Amino acid sequence: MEPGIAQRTSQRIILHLDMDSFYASVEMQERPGLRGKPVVIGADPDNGKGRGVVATCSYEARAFGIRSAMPISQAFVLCPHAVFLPPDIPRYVKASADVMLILKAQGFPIQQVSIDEAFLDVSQMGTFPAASDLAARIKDTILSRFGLTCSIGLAPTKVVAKIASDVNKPDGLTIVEPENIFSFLAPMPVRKIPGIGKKAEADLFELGIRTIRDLTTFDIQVLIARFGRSAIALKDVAAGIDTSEVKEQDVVKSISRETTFTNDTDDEQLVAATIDKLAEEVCRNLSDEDLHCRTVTVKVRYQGFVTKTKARTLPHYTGDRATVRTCAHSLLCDIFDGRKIRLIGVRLSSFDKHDARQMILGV
Ligand code: DCP
Ligand code: MG
Repeated sequence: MEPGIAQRTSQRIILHLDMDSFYASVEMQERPGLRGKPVVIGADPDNGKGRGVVATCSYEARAFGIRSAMPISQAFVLCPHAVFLPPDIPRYVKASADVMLILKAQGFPIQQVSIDEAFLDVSQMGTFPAASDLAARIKDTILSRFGLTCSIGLAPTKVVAKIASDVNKPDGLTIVEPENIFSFLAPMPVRKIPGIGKKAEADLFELGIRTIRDLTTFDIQVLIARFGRSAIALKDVAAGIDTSEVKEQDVVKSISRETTFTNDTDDEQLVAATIDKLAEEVCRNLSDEDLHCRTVTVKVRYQGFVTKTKARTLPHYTGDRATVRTCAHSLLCDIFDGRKIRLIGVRLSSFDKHDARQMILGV
């Protein structure tokens, strides 16, 4: 262990919970015939010609190489006999709310960070063994009440807890006590650090940095020259230093919904009807979250992946469907240039009440 880490972080115990193959597990729970089968939630595969993406899939489907965000056509090639289902978002929002109620009932500061994950600051439990018992009880409760499994990480920081919840999925419980932070992080590929995507991973590879250990020993000046000030935060995370707190009131940033057309289209009636449907759906989510918004954004992706977005901020907060619909139509008129459209989306943002989470409901 590096000197100092335990001292800096030993006072906190952070729990990160992430549901396992969430949308797929909800479907499998409600239809027992699906259990044990490869189940893929996402766009219609249309016999391999489907054009959207995979939202998620069961662990049985992952054994065939299927992953979230993969083109559905590729998933079909990998496992044509999988059960392909369209997402039923309202059902997942309800299951999420049920799970979050169990977590809130534990009485600790809680921060929901997506539809299926949350941090709890359980420092009051005092010791890691006591926190581990609590985590096991939470897992049992969620399983017995809803038939769903989750994975939990316990660690002195949010970043390490999040990485820990992911390493023994599904149905995992991983504890990283302060003295083990460095040995836990060091062999991990840099991609495990939240926020490091494909691009940053490739940039780090170019410098010869593959593991978190490589990052800790790399010259900070060279890193700063390449990545700017964010290199300092990255070095800290690699060394297990992360003072960010569990923020009880997570601010809702946006609610969005988008759809990919079966065939690229310039049919104005079809595009207009789709905008109506998307506006209706985001307004329903807005009302479920008990929110009003001021900004409406429309996204259009043309044939060839050229993407245009345009936003308008309204003079007043609104939850009114007709207002949102009219605004979305007018934005669409502004950016529609007659080319064939592959995908359109509607996003609502600038909310007046900050008591829920960001929801990205793309298909
Ligand atoms: N999701 C999505 N599109 C993505 C990623 C996720 O629609 N590209 C949705 C479907 C997931 C849910 O969000 O069920 C939660 O995302 P996770 O990343 O936690 O993935 P899962 O819960 O499905 O699987 P895991 O067991 O790896 O957590
Ligand atoms: Mg999950």
